[in-house]
Amino acid sequence: MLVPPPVDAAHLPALLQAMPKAELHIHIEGSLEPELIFELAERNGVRLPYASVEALRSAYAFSDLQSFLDIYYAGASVLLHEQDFYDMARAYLARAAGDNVVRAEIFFDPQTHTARGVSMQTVIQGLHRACVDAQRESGISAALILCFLRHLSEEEAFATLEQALPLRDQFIGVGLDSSELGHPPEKFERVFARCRELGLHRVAHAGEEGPPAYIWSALDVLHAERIDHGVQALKDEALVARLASERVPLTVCPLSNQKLCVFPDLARHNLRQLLDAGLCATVNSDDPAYFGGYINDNFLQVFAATGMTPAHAWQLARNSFQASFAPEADKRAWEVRLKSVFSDFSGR
Ligand code: ES4
Ligand code: ZN
Repeated sequence: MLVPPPVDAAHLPALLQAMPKAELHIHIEGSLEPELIFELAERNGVRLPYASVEALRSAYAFSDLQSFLDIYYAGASVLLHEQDFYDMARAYLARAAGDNVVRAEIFFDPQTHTARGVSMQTVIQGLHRACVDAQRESGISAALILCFLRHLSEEEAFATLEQALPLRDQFIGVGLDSSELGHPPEKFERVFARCRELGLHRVAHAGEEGPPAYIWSALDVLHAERIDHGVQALKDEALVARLASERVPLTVCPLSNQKLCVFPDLARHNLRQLLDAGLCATVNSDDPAYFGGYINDNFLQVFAATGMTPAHAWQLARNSFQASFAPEADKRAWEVRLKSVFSDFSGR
């Protein structure tokens, strides 16, 4: 079905909240709320350079990606035990299920933790157990994507992959995140080639702050199946044509882009242009505890700021299922649910 059942624009906020959707760009360490950071710091005897939850939250004023990453890595320092990783992921998955997320593909940054002496097994087993329990209890489908930190070397990425391989059945793919400028995708050509041989899915942050050239090389050098962010693509007409013809998904994060000053304000975000150019764009939260909201906050605010319509909502939800690495039978079932929610709203 190409066009959705018509929905009155007055129902748009309720529709955005109610529609089933997949979240494909969420860093689990970026879901750590200040309250949980303080609770874990206390539980684990970790000293934080902030006096209170309020003092920490008031430090969340960012000028660019790096200014955020410095605080994000400090927040993750409270995670030490398997139960900490479990609690963090359960908290995120509960909120996601409340936003009618039916599928979550969750990034994690093992190098942030192994560098502090936490074992790979502690990280992955805690997160994986949370995914299994959440799926059993709420029905949400959840899977993990291991991200390499691009400000570190390819050699360190290889060592990380090596440590994770005994747990190969507990994650579905690899990604590339952290400081983009100065760390082009080419730096990780060999480790991504190895991951491809291993049958792992591949995604990469590209075109968040970096140039369209980084999106080209994520596709051509890393064989990335999705581009995380990718909002700089509109600067390059030939790239837009390529992304459209191959239906390469872009996992766009509006509130993240606003908070990290990628766009001067949400009204000038280019999500609508990406969709209208025929690209497979999706809406995601990136680091919801730091950027002012979870996935439904992202939908509500970017729709309000840019005047997108119920037809855009339909397209974004369908894109999220198509872009996911879930089994095709699950994707079909979610599309049926999507259609039924739109039909309900169409009758109001
Ligand atoms: C990130 Cl917004 C963003 N960009 C790149 N790497 C990241 N890791 C966590 N959030
Ligand atoms: Zn990200």
